Formats: sequence, structure tokens, C-alpha cells
Amino acid sequence: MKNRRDFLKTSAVLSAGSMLALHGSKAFAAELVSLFPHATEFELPPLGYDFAALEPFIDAQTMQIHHGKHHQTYVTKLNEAIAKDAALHHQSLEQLIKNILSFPEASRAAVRNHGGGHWNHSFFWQLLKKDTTPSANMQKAIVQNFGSMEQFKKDYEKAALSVFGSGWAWVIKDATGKLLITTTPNQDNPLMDIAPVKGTPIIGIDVWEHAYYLKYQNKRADYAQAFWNVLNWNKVEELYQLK
Ligand code: MN3
Repeated sequence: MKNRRDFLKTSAVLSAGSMLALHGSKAFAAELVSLFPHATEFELPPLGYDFAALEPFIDAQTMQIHHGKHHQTYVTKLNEAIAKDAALHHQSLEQLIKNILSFPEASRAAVRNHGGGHWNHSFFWQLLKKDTTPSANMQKAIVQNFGSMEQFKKDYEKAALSVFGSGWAWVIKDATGKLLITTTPNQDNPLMDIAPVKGTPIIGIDVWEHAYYLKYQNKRADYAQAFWNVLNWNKVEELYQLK
């Protein structure tokens, strides 16, 4: 529950739900849904730091446009899709992206692209911070899964370069606790029911050109290398420790 407005909406829906229990009519239920068309409404999360905080590795103008324009557009379009389809109401962002195949076909592309875009960028902003280092525990996990830190970085940069067109490269923790490198096209991610390789992301790099073109132009390899200077290892470890 993000704010008072949501609280009021939720309270209204809850009390309407009790009325529904008394009333017991499907038509009445449909009418209730139409009364609360924006029952789930997402908002652009604050970046949490200055646009210039990642300079010189990611420039302030890129951050400003990426957060304020690109991410905002995913949020706006996701909300538009939700307003049009009652099947998408009252769901968390994770519920939406984990259950794409369960929604009416007309809404699936919107949830996949804009719900994915909203989740991926909300995740990405939290992963960025200068001057952090992996703890001994995190280094051990990397060595166990990839051989060495150097090998891991090489493999991850290679994955970032291997994405044809727009997409993301990820490090995920799979169901057995193993760390894997994987990539997804567009705004897909490894939490989605449609993802061929599933797991919980602990690292992600946005390799859409909008993420790096102003500073790096066509040199995605330079951007992927610079990424290590802004990866927030504290956040990575926090995600790694989650069950
Ligand atoms: Mn992006």
C-alpha cells in the first residue's frame, strides 16, 4: 500500500467485498470492478540518488532521460493496460510478470513489455552505486559458481554483448541456489513465466541503446566494462542472501 489514496481504494474495495458477500451477485461484482478501474496503479519510484551520482561511468543526462522518460513511459503504459482489463486489477507487479500466460491474450504483450520494463528498471536503479566492493562471502560465491572473479566478469560482459538488439543480461540464483548468467530480449526477465531460464535476479544490466548511447555510442563493450564501477555489491549480496 503505497499511500493514503491506495489505502482508501483498498478499504473501499474491502468493504465493497463484504457487501458482495451479502449480495452474492456476479453482475454486482462486475459493477464493483467498473467503480474501481484503477484499483492497481503503479508509480515511478524515486531514483534515490542524484542523476550525476554515477559519473563519469554513467552520465547524468542518460540517467535523467532513462529514469524520467523511459521508465516513466513503462509505468504509464502499464497503468493504461490495467485500466482497460479487470483481470489485471489488484495484482502486485511481481504477480503480474510471473503470470503473463494467465491473462487475456489482449493484455499479455502490455504486461510483458511495460510490466517487465517497470520491474527491470526499478531493480536496475537499486543496483547502481559507485565505490562498493564484494564482501569475502560474495567473492566466495562468485568463485564457487564461475571459477574466479575475473572469469565471472569476462563471462558476464560476453553475455551483455551477445544480446542481439535490445535486452538485458542477468545473474540469477536458480531454485537450487546456483548462480547462472542468462540474457533476455526486450523487457523480459527471468522471473517471468515465459522465460526459458528462470531464477531470481541478483545482477542485471540494461543493454538497450538508451542506457548507454549518449556516452558510449555504439561501444556496448565499453559500457559493460564500466558497469563494474557502478555495480552496488552491497545490494547484490542482499539479494543473494534472500531465500
Ligand atoms: Mn532501459
